[in-house]
Amino acid sequence: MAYRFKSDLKWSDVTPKADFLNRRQIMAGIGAAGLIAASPARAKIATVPSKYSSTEEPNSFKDITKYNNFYEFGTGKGDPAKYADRLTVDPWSVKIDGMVDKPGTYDLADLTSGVQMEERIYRFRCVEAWAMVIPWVGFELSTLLNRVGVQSGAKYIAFETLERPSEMIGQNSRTIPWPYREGLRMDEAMHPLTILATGLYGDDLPKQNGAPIRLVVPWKYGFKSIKSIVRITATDKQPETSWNMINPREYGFYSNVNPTVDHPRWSQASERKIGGLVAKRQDTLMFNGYEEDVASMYKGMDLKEHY
Ligand SMILES: Nc1nc2c(c(=O)[nH]1)N[C@H]1C(S)=C(S)[C@@H](COP(=O)(O)O)O[C@H]1N2
Ligand SMILES: [Mo]
Repeated sequence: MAYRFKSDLKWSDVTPKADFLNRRQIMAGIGAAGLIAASPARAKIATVPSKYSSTEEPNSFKDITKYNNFYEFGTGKGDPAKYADRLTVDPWSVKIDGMVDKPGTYDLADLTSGVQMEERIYRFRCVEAWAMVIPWVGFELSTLLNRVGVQSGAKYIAFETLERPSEMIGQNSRTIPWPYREGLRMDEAMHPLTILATGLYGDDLPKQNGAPIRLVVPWKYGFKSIKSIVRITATDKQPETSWNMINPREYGFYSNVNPTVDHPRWSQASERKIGGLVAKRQDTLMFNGYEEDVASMYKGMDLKEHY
């Protein structure tokens, strides 16, 4: 297996950005110039490391912020980096509704106040068969859900992205029935690997990566990890999800990374790791390498049927 979780916490306490970079550089044997130049200048967010972090070397800040999928800004991989700039991310509020005890429209700052941010280095796998390793800053979705109190009858959590075509130029084309929608089953939503990310490489989340707050579900294909979230709904019905609405045969509700279930138009058995001088192909790992932690949630389910 190419993947193992860190069994212990690597850094003593809180890891400011400068330390993060220094240690990474030492570990990778990268010269100071390369990594510093490609990354934001200063430590901004205090994080603690997580036992759930991958030990793999993260992709460069440049790879992570220049090769994106974010159709609200166009369908090209370079479009988000080019056009996301004009998005206003402050002020930002998130409407929380449905089957919760404390529904409301919350300021992002209130939703995250007092929450300890973690550094979570996760493998990331797009359904288009490319992969990265990304050092997120974030916290478990369950922390937020417990704050607002999910009611016992709720079985799913639905998410929506902002709809603001004046700033999101891709929304002037009907590539997707806006707003972008996603959803998780409740056990998936409450799983400790499921995070809301508000940062990257110790700094605020770049707009092209889904600022100011996006979902990251590392054992599922990337399109489940919805960006720039403005609404979170607890519901007893399986929510509609954008890619499933567009093409249900190709994109299921579960979309767990699975090397044995091919996309109708391409194989998922291997993937291309973004970055480096030579494009490296590697085998796709079941549940993107998170099998030990998540497989039990799908016991007894036919994953070919529930793709
Ligand atoms: N709102 C929204 N969220 C989205 C997308 C999108 O187009 N719109 N693309 C998804 C897809 S297909 C992928 S692979 C990831 C890409 O995340 P990244 O650009 O941060 O690597 O975002 C996902 N979240
Ligand atoms: Mo994707």
